[in-house]
Amino acid sequence: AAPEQPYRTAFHFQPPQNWMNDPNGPMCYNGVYHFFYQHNPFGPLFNKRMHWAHSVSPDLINWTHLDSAFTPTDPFDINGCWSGSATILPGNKLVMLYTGIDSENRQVQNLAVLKDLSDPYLKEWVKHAGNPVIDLPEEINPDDFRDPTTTWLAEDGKWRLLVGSQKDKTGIAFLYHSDDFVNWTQSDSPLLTVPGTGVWECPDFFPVWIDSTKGVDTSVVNPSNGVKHVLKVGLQDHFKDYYMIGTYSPEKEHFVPEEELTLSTLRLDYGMYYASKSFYDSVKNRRIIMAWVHESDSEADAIAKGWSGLQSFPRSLWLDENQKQLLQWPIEEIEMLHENEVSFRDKKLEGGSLHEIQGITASQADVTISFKLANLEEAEELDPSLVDPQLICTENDASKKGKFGPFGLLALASNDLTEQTAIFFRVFRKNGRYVVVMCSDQSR
Ligand code: DQQ
Repeated sequence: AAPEQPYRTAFHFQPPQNWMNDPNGPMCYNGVYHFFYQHNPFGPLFNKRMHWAHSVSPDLINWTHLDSAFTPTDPFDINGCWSGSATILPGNKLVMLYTGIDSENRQVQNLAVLKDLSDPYLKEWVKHAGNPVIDLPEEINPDDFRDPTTTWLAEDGKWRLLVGSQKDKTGIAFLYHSDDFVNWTQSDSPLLTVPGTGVWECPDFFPVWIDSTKGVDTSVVNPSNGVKHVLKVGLQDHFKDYYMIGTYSPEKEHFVPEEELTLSTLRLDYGMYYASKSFYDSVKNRRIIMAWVHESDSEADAIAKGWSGLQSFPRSLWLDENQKQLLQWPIEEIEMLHENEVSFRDKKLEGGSLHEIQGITASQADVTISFKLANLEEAEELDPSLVDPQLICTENDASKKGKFGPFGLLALASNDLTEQTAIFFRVFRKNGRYVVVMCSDQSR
């Protein structure tokens, strides 16, 4: 990074300049990765008249930035082109569905198709003349109806999609079906509703194999194929992405989560991570997820930098063997960014000791670390009422000494250690088993 821009990232996707938020329509098409995102091309702060910026890459690491794919131009999106998703149809056709803020400031769902399927850059999109293809439902507030998912094909030959919403604080995933992407019918009941959760943003709905780390195309719905389904929703009121694992039955048009959504159920990430969207990568047969990383900078800092917002690095995503949670790992391509390796082994860590790692710039480091611990039987018992890992981390911040922890890294530390970001572990005992938490303490 240039000295005057010390916070430009090396591992995370960023636009050349200005504001970025949600990932939109990520896909792998004809072996090329396409990534669109919510962008304000006119400045480093959010503005409701969002555009869809567009970048392409052979490997999800090296990106070429193209012109905006969608800009607010028509009555059905004149006040903003908001988030949406891509679907690759059989026969390699491509459709994009996105939320438009219309001339009356109502959220509606719009269709766009590619102008020229032979253009490898997928540069020009044609907005459907009959937009919106899904109008605001009568009983819904005009600000609460957005973010269409990737569509999936059910056995009756109809395409399905979800749109996020709420009514009286009940979060809603509306379900629609269509033969032709132009005429959509709302199902008799939503796919799922959960009272008290507020508006659901950027829903994502996809199958995962129960016995494989490989990805599954979104249109594989039959449970006899050995899949479970994941419904991810962003809770706007909490600015967090939650997910549920469950069973989807297309005939009954419903999804039954194994655990009810509450504020302490499964989350995709406990850091700044929101509006995630996944896609099936047919080249490497994996599901990849990306999300908006909102910075905690002030507006003045964003203006001084001239940009704001990152994307999480792409992660592969699959169902854990226990079938109760998802597992994620940075895509293997990220390793091509490794250089200047510094390594050591067999360091004994005495309680309270520090080892400085020299030879790296700590603001841009990818760290692999393994610890060996002895006498674990002596670990403290975890308070059984603590089930939310975030609470376990905040109730025992990095300054609180325990038996096995905190141990880990102090990243971005100043010489006198008055400023530091601790990334640390603790080991507890719980019901005769060991529990390890990984925490990050940004309070200093
Ligand atoms: N951001 C978009 C919306 C979405 C929200 C607008 C989530 O479509 O609901 O930029 O961050």
